[in-house]
Amino acid sequence: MYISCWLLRITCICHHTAVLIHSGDKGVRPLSLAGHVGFDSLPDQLVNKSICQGFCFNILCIGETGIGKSTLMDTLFNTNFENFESSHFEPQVKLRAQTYDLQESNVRLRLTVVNTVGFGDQMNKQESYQPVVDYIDRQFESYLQEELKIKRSLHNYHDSRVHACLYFISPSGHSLKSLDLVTMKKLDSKVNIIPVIAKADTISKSELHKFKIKIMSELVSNGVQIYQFPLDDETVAKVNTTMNGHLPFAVVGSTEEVSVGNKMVKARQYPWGVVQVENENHCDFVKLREMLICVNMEDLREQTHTRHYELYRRCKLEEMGFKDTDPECKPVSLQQTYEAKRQEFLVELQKREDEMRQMFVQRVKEKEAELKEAERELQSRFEHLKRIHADEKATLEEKKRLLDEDQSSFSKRRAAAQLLQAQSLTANGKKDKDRKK
Ligand SMILES: Nc1nc2c(ncn2[C@@H]2O[C@H](COP(=O)(O)OP(=O)(O)O)[C@@H](O)[C@H]2O)c(=O)[nH]1
Ligand SMILES: [Mg+2]
Repeated sequence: MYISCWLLRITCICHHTAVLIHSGDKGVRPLSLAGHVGFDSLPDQLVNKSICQGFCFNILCIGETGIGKSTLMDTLFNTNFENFESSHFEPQVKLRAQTYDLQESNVRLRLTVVNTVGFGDQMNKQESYQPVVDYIDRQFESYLQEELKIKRSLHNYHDSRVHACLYFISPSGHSLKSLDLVTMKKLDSKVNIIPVIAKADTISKSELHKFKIKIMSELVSNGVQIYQFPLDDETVAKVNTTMNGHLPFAVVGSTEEVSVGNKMVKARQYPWGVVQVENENHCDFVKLREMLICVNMEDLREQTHTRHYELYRRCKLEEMGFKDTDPECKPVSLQQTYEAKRQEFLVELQKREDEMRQMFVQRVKEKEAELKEAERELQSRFEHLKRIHADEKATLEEKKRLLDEDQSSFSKRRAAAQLLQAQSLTANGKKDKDRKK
């Protein structure tokens, strides 16, 4: 029922656009037609095509563990999504995305619900927003990469860019926490933020009124830009103006059916009474559902593409060195920028090559000098050793000569001694013989 309303709105927008183009272009002559041509069926063609293709919508829920994110999603889409109860002891914030195919009448919706797991549970919450920022940027980056491909397939690309961010505010009745302000401030240029006061059944009517005013004034004084329901389409301008005045929506979630009067309604039952989720006197749940799904889903998708993604794309392309104008503000095409960048790169490459070549020559020279010095040193050490060796050789030869001399004189003396001994032996023998005789 809600999604069908939204298609009706696309049809209205298409009719308006046709009239605007016709009357707005200068130098274009208006002509009246003599009879029926048939291009008035264009909006219907567009609607038929969209229905065939199906739609895609991605919601990011940011809020502390147990604040009621999963319950609200189940209540909003009247179903039971896969819910994982998370503990309060996650070391860091993680994002869990789950995609579902839903159908209402003949309209198919591919819905992705992204949940922050462990948000606000760490002692140090300084970097809690970073995983969320990174997740949103990653989805933009994949879309940009698909767009930049030679062979793009954007028609069947699963667009995972976040279209709406429901920021769950704790129903404290006091003020926003610094974590809320810092996170929303970091995200407001990347995503459509819709703040909601969670578990609004826990806060009294007068406190809620004051709390809403306080939240809005804190957002304004901290320069946080939240999503404003658009006023440019006159068919919804009135309802959107009223709804902008009700922000942030105070919501209650429940999938439990309770009997009230003769009907079963979604409600939360307490000992003192029943809070009906869809009763506008009890909470703003219906307002949120109307605004998010029935009236402004297409605008949220459009804003994501034309504002947030465009900003990401522009920054990324500028980072890569692409610009629409040159320093003299003359328009430059992508081709020219590419050529200029290529030229710049080639010059830089040549410069680097020359520098490297010079450095290489210098290093070779230095190494050569080092080697020559080492050679000289080796040579002188060799000469020194050679000298020492020659001296030692001379000394040894001298010692050998002396030894030889000693040896020959010893041999001579021994020969003389042996001769003497032989003579004395002969003489003694003669004496003995003479005595015997
Ligand atoms: N009082 C109150 N309790 C709620 C509301 N929504 C959810 N809860 C309860 O809060 C608890 C945590 O809800 P859940 O949706 O799992 O929180 P999540 O961790 O943020 O996904 C559950 O016991 C819910 O029944 C609400 O609007 N009001
Ligand atoms: Mg949950």
